[in-house]
Order: sequence, then structure tokens, then C-alpha cells
Amino acid sequence: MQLSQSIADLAGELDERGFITIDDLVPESVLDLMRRGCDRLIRQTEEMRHSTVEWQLESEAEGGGWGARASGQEGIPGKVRVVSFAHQCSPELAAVPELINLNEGVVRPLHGVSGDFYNTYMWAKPSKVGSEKPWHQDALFLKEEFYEKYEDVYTIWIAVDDAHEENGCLRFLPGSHRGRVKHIPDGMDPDDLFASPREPSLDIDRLWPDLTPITLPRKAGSAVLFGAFTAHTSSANSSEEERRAVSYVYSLPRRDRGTAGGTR
Ligand SMILES: O=C(O)CCC(=O)C(=O)O
Repeated sequence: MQLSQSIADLAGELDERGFITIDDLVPESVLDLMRRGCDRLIRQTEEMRHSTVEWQLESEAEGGGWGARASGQEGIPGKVRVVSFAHQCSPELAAVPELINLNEGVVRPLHGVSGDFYNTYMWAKPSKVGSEKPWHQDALFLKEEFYEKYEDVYTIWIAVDDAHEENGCLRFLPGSHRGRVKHIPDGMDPDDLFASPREPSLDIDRLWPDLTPITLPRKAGSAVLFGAFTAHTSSANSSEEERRAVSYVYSLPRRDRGTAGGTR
């Protein structure tokens, strides 16, 4: 996989805005594999009634999929919002990082050392019922111990379908990565967030009155790479089209301590 811009330009842009776009990261053959991987996961939810921490269904209950999971209410079978550890249930999605040389070809050149694999998420955003993902920084979900070994993550979010405004493409707040927002009280374990009926949501107008969000449509196979401190969101899918996406997340070893090893 060859990046079309120089690493220096991309690294500069990432530092400046908190995210970069990578066009055509995934060739058609790999995209086809990703579609099959998403289909496999979505099919598995057709018999599901209740979400688990790792498999979150969309729901008409209060608080949507997030709230229904926390309160034990039913979700909509076959309409999945997000699956985490998606690589564990889909050999197709598990194969992608090697096939496109994601760690050595993208993460390492940008960060200077290879990343440690953290997680794979499938964001299904089904037509009509796919709900909003509120504004958040992914750092919200990182535990304090994470920072003993790592300084940040790179999320490489890959559109599996064309993602545009109507079906809920991502939106970013350029510059928001310069400030880590304290989302949860000191000492609280981020895992406890999952018991809360309200999905975490940042009031970006209050927190960053001087920054302007941008909407980022992406063609299928194209990607966005961003760090844990970059505020982002996606709106509900009001269209007839699905908007599936997969994100591969790598933990970035602290560069003052050398590499952490154990790449995947
Ligand atoms: O795909 C989406 O709608 C949300 C993605 C997201 O929030 C993430 O990758 O952190």
C-alpha cells in the first residue's frame, strides 16, 4: 500500500487538524472481503434481542441502542449499531490489516514506531434506524494505565459503503485534539460508562467555541485516520442506504520509552 501524500505532509496535517484522510486505502478485492465480513456480523444479530457490551443493537427505547443496552431493554434484531472485537467473529475483517499492511505501511511511518493492535469495530449504521453517534473523544474510553505504555491511538476508519451526509458520514472538529476533555470523574473506570443510560456526548459549542466542525464524506474503500483526542460524531442514517464502516485501532507506544513490541 502506497500513500499518495508524503509522510511529512500527512504527519503535519495530523498534528494540525487531528485527522487525515487517506483515499483508496483499500483495493476493491479487500473491500469485497470487508463487505462479506460486515454481512457475516450483521447476519449474526438477526436472532439477537438484547445487546451485550460488545454487540450493540439499535433500539427505539429511550437513549437508543446505548440506553437500551444499559437498561436491559430490547433492541431491533438484525439492526446492529456497533460490534467491538469484530475481528474475533469475522475472519474477513481480521485479515484486512495484513492485506493492506496497515501497521507497517501507515501507523509506523506516521508515528515512528509500529502500533500495538487495540481493537476492531464494525459500525453498521443501518438505513432508516441507524442512530447518531454523539460528539466524543475516543480517549474517553481509555484507562489511566493505558498512558503508562502508550501516548495515543490511531483509529483508521474505513468506509465500507459510500458515506455521505444523508447516511451518516463522520464529522470532525479540527483542532479539538489539542485539549483532552475530562469526561468522567477521577478514579472512575471507563468500563463503568457502559452502565450509564446516557451515551457520553460533548457540548462542542461550549468546549470549543472557536472551532468549526467539518463533514467528511468518504468513498467506499477510503479512510480517515485520527487520534484519541480528536472530537468526532456521525449523524443518524435517514437514507435508504446502509453506511457500514470498520475501524482498526492501534495503540501508539510512547516514543520516550521505545517500542512496546507485540504488533499484529
Ligand atoms: O462510524 C461511526 O458512526 C462512528 C465511528 C466512531 O465514533 C469511531 O470510530 O470512534
